[in-house]
Amino acid sequence: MAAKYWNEKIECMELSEMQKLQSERLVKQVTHVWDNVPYYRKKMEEKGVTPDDIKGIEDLYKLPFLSKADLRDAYPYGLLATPLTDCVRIQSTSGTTGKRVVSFYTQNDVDMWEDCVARSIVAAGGTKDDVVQVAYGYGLFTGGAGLHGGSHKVGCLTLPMSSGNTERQIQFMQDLGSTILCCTPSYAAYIGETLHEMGLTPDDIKLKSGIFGAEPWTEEMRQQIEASLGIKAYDIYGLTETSGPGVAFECEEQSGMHINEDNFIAEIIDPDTLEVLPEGSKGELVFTSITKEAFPLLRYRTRDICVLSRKKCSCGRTLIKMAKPMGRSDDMLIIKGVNVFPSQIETVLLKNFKATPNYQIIVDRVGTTDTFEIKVELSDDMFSDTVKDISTLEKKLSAEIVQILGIKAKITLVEPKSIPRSEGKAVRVIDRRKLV
Ligand code: DLL
Repeated sequence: MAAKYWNEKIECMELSEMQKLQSERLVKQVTHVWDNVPYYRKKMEEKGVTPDDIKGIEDLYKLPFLSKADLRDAYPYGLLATPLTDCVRIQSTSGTTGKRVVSFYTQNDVDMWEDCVARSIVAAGGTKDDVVQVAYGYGLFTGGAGLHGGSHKVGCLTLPMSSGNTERQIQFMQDLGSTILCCTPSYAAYIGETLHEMGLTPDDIKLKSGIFGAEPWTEEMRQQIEASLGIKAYDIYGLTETSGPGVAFECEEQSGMHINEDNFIAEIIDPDTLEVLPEGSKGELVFTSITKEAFPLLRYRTRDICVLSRKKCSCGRTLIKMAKPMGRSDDMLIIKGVNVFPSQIETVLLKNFKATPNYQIIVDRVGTTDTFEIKVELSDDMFSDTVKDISTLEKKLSAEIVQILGIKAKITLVEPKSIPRSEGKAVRVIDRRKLV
């Protein structure tokens, strides 16, 4: 039988032992940044903290937070903690607004990153006998490089497809017998849709699992992808700032992602008061990278909203789990004064109406009033020739949205295939208010 873990010692480590390891690494890391990054030293000095105050993870709360604004201020080299000549790689976010986040890696950082991704591949049933089709974008984005490196580490046959050219993806899948697909969940849904349009079924391909992340996706979307491709779909989480995919990964229980705690300490804070919240509370996820050499971040505010849990996992891993992020505090829409997360809308559409994950949320402002429209693409299950049926469906959807969100949305049902498909991260929200 294939090994269940990539690194059993770490993945199943006793909590007390893990905390000891984290404490040792944290102390070392704080000294590393204090000695090598003037930007950090200044921030620590402003808070009245020195490395002597940090004796272990119990002192983590004393350290200042770091935010995306700091990354922008220090762009590009201000947070670099090793000489540039010791770095072997740069990756970056796709950032459409403002400056990109640029992250640096030494060879040890790349090894650590790939090791984290290898854990995810093994947790998704991967072994050296697998053929891994990497359909995340390659280039500066960490998706392609991260899954590619992890796949090599496990010894899988790696297909560096990058995203796009969907029919060719399926052709290769058939010809080369890909067993694991790695891409964004929205692209996986699109590949599933295209497979069926090509007159094929999951029986025509050999895929057994998929490793999907880089954007929020609901349980309902997971079920749709699993059915359309005939696979088990696993979540993977990460961000450029902390290396890329593999900060956390899902196991066979498929109920949240294990955080690679030997490299990243997670905290949940209240984004308004910045108070650290107890396990089980919903709040903003904060990471401290305790092993990164070139670009170590202490208490980095991710803006992702989620919940942590130490509940025993049936897979045997003891690593703390994070729930699927339900959105970002900075992506949360406030429409007519009500907080709206796109994932709430996705759940209604997919679960109760058997819609496809092809929808768009359009927010605008007329005078001082917000307008809120949801464009939903009709699926085969919803399709009807009669105008009456369509208008009944629109009314039902509208009622359900009011019930869940407390505000009314204009529902517009649109023809199949009329909403653009995504090969990377899907753009589901069009907020025109930001433009005025
Ligand atoms: O998206 C890294 C990645 C690549 C993760 C491939 C997983 C797979 P960034 O482009 O810097 O890095 O975006 C990071 O994406 O703060 C979250 O808001 C979101 N995100 C990443 N993974 C997930 C996930 C990559 N599994 C930002 N679920 C993060 C929900 C996710 N959101």
